[in-house]
Amino acid sequence: MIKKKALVTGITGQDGSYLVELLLSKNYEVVGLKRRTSTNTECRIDHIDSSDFHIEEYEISDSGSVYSVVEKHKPDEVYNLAAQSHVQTSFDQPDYTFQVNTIGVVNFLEAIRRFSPQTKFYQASTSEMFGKNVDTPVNFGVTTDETDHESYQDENTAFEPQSPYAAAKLASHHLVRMYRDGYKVFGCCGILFNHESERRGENFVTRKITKWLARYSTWLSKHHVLIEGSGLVSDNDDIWVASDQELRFPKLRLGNIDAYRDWGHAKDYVNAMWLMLQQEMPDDYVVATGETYSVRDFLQIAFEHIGVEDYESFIAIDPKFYRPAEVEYLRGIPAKAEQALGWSREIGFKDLVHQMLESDIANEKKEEAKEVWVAT
Ligand code: NAP
Ligand code: G4F
Repeated sequence: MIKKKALVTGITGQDGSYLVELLLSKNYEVVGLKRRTSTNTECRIDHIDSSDFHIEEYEISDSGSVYSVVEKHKPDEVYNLAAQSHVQTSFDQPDYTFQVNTIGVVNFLEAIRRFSPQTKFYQASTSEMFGKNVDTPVNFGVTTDETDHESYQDENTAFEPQSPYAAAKLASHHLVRMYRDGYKVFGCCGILFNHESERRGENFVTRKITKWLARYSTWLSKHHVLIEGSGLVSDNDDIWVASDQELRFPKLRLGNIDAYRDWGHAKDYVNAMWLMLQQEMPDDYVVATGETYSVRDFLQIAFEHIGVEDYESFIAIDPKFYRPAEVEYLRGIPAKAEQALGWSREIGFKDLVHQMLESDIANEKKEEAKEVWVAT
């Protein structure tokens, strides 16, 4: 049987690594594209050992490079996951963010139009495009319980981007629609809400929290006797053992912890990407859980998991992590994806938090075992 060939950008990232695993399990030949870097960036895909998986270098902002790779492979499917994906960074690097997140997409759309018009294209759009806009159910306000979180975003919600990242992604979103209508390119955009995992980048808020907690709990167990004997105290920046000023641990420094996000697991979300390209007609879909939690909720569940009730004593609010413009509230309604694609998610919010935390704790223990081994 002839295998389908998929070209995946962003393979060294969180979603790329899960998508490659999914495609290989479905018997695809996968060409993973990565930019040239001076150090190895393949830690998320190192474990993949398959003769159907090849890695090639390219440069997404260089049209010639993108045209060559599309013309050479003429793939059945392209999944464009590469991006400058950090919202806060986009405020400092708006030009670069547009080069990667918009010009990169133009390069792929043009390459498909010119050299491989049968190729199906997936674009990683984002809930950030909604920005500060929400829709509200007609009967909202009848039961005015603020904890209900009835406001939502879906495919009909107007976009109102709040960052260069979101504006660049929105431009690409419209370009895909335009190439679909104007040139009949089979292009789909997945409007994915936040999705995390054990492989999440360490400067996104969820992983920053679980990583800090894993380090902190390892530090605690290392100094267990001391702590039981003398207790912990803290100032603005550090936590330390009362009897020993030297034994300090830096607090977890965060920005706006009152923001709400709709958080799912990346493993569930890459399945939706694949399903979109298996449909007869191209379309755009919201992929989300339908639930929203604040960064505070995430903190509460994560800290409770290691037996700490009052997370507030362990964090410091640092203006450095505030953004010039914030997206305060995201809650996506995935009804269209559920009905048209048969998509559903398997991993709930609490399990997501626990899995991330357990994985980081296991990693810390491994690192510590290595240190002990080297020292003895
Ligand atoms: P990620 O972990 O940050 O991965 C981003 C990938 O893009 C990495 O492979 C990175 O390569 C690559 N990349 C960055 N700059 C590049 C450049 N100049 N040229 C070529 N490649 C470049 O992001 P993710 O969470 O997997 O997200 C995947 C996609 O979905 C992104 O487009 C993101 O914007 C979008 N998205 C994510 C979420 C989410 O919650 N995760 C939600 C909606 C949409 P290096 O390893 O070399 O840096
Ligand atoms: O984890 P975040 O940086 O994710 P954000 O901004 O929601 O973006 C992620 O999800 C988008 C989908 O909606 C993707 F398109 C995008 O590529 C990325 O994957 O921040 C989440 C919230 C924000 O409100 C932020 O202000 O957490 C708040 N926050 C509070 N303290 C922090 C911090 N965010 C980060 N990164 N670091 C902090 O210390």
